[in-house]
Amino acid sequence: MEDLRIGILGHRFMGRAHSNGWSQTTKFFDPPYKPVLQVACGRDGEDLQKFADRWGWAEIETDWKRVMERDDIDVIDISLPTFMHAETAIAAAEAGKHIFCEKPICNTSEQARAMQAAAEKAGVVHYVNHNYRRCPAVALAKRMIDDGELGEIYHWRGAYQQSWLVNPDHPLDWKLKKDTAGAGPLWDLGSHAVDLAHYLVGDFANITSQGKQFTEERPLASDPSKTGKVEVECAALMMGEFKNGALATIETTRYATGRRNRHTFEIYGSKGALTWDMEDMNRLKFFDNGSPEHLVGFRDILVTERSHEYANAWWPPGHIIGYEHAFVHACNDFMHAIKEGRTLDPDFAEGIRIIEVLEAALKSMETGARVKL
Ligand code: SOE
Repeated sequence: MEDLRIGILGHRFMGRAHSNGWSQTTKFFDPPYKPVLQVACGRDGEDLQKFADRWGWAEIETDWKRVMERDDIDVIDISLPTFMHAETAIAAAEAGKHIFCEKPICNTSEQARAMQAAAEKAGVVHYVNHNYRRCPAVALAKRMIDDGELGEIYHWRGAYQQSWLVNPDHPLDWKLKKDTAGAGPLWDLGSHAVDLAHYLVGDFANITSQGKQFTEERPLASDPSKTGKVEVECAALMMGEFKNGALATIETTRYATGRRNRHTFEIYGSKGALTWDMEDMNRLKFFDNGSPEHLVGFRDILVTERSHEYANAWWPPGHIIGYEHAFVHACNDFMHAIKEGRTLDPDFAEGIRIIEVLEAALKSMETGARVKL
């Protein structure tokens, strides 16, 4: 099996999730390449070496530009804060390397278009890691909708609720500043929610949004005795209409006390309905409007059967999987995309469309007006 040599930029939460994703592919799937964890790049050499040793990266590098210059690296895995995505992705494309980019694609649609243009010009594979598409229950929802099991879609109700900012002592980190994060949960969590809305229902025709800041000042990470201004929203509500006429509501927040990583959707159609909750990720609830009266009710499908996409690679039915498995699915699918000479969904073109929806929501948040897409 031919080697595919990976260079990863970033070694925190997503660096760990991606390292695990690459490492597990050959144990549970049959990828067309053997992924080689060649070089891990980050600023902090000591932490970086510990990360490389733990996850099996052969080398470390503290200057990402040197990774781009190497002709023994085939893929650049961008596991960096959002504001660093565009520059590194464009450099990777110009160096002829395939790009596995963590979500959201970047902070502006202008940057996203430049990323896509560079990747298309270079003819490299590009992908934005909206990992939730590759949860087996979400893949099943996609199959059921495509098979017409819901009929005409009336409503999409999405939410991505976390609670890590309910703590007033959480420091002012990069996710709370506009120039580094783009926006608050609207970008970080809303990009996931809009991706699933695009994937399962379709494109938006218009969007209206309202934001809220619950906490205006936070302790500085560098000196907790000082405080700094929170520059982004703490929560954002969106509502809109899809081009196919369905209606959407989407809630994103880091103040849903008790909700740890609750990404959910509800889809209501003429023939049935589906609901999913990431905190119970192996289950998909299905209401079949064609059921005989004595069987009416939501069916609770445990998505672990052999016939369920991805699930059949892991364990026997009923032996559930977790958050990290969707990253293995994405890494495996990415290698097949390279072999077949195509991009992987969602690619940078889809990443642009997500950012355009979020920019429309941000504009609506500022003006109060409904924004057409
Ligand atoms: C936010 O806390 C976050 O880490 C997102 O950035 C990830 O995309 C999501 O998968 C988990 O939560």
